[in-house]
Amino acid sequence: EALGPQEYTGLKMEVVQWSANAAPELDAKLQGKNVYFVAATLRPETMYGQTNCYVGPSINYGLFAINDKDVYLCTERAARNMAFQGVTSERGEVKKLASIAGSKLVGTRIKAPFGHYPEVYILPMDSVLPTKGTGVVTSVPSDSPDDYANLMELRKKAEYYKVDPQWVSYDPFPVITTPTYGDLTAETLCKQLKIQSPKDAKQLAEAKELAYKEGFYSGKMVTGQYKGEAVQDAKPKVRQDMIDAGLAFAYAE
Ligand code: A2H
Repeated sequence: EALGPQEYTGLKMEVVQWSANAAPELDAKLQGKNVYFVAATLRPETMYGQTNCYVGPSINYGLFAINDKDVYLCTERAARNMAFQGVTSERGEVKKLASIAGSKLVGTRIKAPFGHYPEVYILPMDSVLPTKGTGVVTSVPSDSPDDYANLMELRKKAEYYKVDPQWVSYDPFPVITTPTYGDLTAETLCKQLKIQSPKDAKQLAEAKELAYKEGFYSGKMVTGQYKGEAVQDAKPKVRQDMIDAGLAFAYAE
């Protein structure tokens, strides 16, 4: 755990089509609004490699009016924090329009800003914490061992998790190359450490540590506007580009 405040990037992933389970509850309430899942990430430079986005199936989410037009889907805790960080039109004010269980959101189709795959699906991940970030985690299986292990688990047991095979069909997409692990760092590490499932917590913690160090200190971008540049240099530039394009905002906690 970090000691100081954690500076996330809040990525705005616009809803394209609600899942069959969410549509009856949400469609009518959100007529005429632009609705976004807000994913909290520490690795904005990896967003080219998004293949899906995770919610916690047993987490309760809210839909919060941010201004006249925009609605953000995240935990209530995150919405309150945002209201004190200049995100909402009225300081300290959050207006909840609806609430919904994470499990019902699975299968929703959303935009993935900067993504090689421009639209992706909401999928379940049991390890998403309600107490961290926004409770929404966009998935980059090329560079995040957690995201990779969970995607493989969902592919293996699609029926058990009630996910349509199409929702898990996007393959990891190379974003960063590292001298030790090649251009799919998370996949290489999960295989080397023999990670079989998202429940292999000890090996996953090790994989995360190794992936982060190698990616940040020795990684080079292999896609996007900063292709060929060091990850350390590209990271703040990609983040600023997303913010300037209105696709992301700073979120701290
Ligand atoms: B990261 P920290 Cl490519 N529950 O983004 C569980 N995990 C969460 C979360 C929550 N409520 N909110 C955010 N996260 C994830 C990209 C990424 C991330 C890559 C590689 C590593 C990585 C794509 N997923 O994180 O505890 C988010 O995933 C490794 C830790 O605040 C976020 O960044 O340090 C990171 O964990 C924040 O974790």
